Amino acid sequence: MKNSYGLQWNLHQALKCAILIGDFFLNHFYRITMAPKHGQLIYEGKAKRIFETDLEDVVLIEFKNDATAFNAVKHEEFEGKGRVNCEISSHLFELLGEAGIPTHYLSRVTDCWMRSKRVKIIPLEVVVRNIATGSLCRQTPIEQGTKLFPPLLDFYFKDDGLGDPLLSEARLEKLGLISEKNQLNVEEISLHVNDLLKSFFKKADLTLVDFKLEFGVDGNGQILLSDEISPDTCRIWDQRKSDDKDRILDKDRFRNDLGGLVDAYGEVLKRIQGVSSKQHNCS
Ligand code: ADP
Ligand code: AIR
Ligand code: ASP
Repeated sequence: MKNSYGLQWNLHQALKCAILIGDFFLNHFYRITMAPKHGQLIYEGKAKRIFETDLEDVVLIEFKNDATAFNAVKHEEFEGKGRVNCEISSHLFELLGEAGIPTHYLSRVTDCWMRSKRVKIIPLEVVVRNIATGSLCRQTPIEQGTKLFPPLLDFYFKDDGLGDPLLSEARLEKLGLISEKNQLNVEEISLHVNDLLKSFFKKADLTLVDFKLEFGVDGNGQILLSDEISPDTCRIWDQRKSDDKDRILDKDRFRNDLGGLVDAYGEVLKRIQGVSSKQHNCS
């Protein structure tokens, strides 16, 4: 009896192992066969890979399934996250481009691949906040949920080793990473992006709480909004839910161990698609 139970247990374990190995190879096979033709890997980050293409000023960006938080102290993979983030980012870059915002986005290729203009990233993270939460409430006595109008705009130094520190105006000037003229331009674009995204999300019953933007400079010296705009880089709350945990549709689900990350990101995509198709039907 004991032996047959032991055998059953071993078979069960072996089967589980085979399924895991099969799944791993299928995913890798899928990733490789779905990849568009690309050149050398230029950079691999926490959430994306950047590849060269035949054209010197164009890159291919692959969105990975990895999620990290607290400067990569926490790390996990979520099947489907890369595709959803690529699709959301593409939609939002298209929307912003149509409204006249200069962006690096060229097109969505397949699945989790996007074509963009190659830029030199300015190592600054521009964070715009409409509602107080996250690091703002950890670092100041401002209460969770306080409405911030006009929105609060801060620059952080993009450096994982230093923990992306918040910069004062004086430190920003001292670092000399951006000219005064370009800084004003970046601030103006970021606030314009906030207005555009806030009203777009509102139509989808979503609240844009805060977000992070990155900017780069192309070969002609033009400042372009770059990187990604997705639930990895924005806080988004569902207006159809009142519970303060249930309403979270962004990376805070991972940061705060709430579960349901891919479902939440999928809901954001569904709502965005809903508003976009309504807008197209009206025009
Ligand atoms: P991280 O570097 O923070 O780990 P990612 O995993 O998102 O971030 O890696 C993508 C990297 O590519 C980021 O450092 C980002 O600044 C950079 N990047 C984004 N868009 C472009 C672009 N169009 N050209 C060159 N680099 C880019
Ligand atoms: N952010 C900042 N660094 C990386 C990211 N993704 C984004 C967060 C949040 C906003 O910037 O996702 O939307 C503010 O983050 P925090 O942690 O400063 O409150
Ligand atoms: N993106 C940063 C990290 O991966 C910070 C964060 O999103 O919490 O650690």
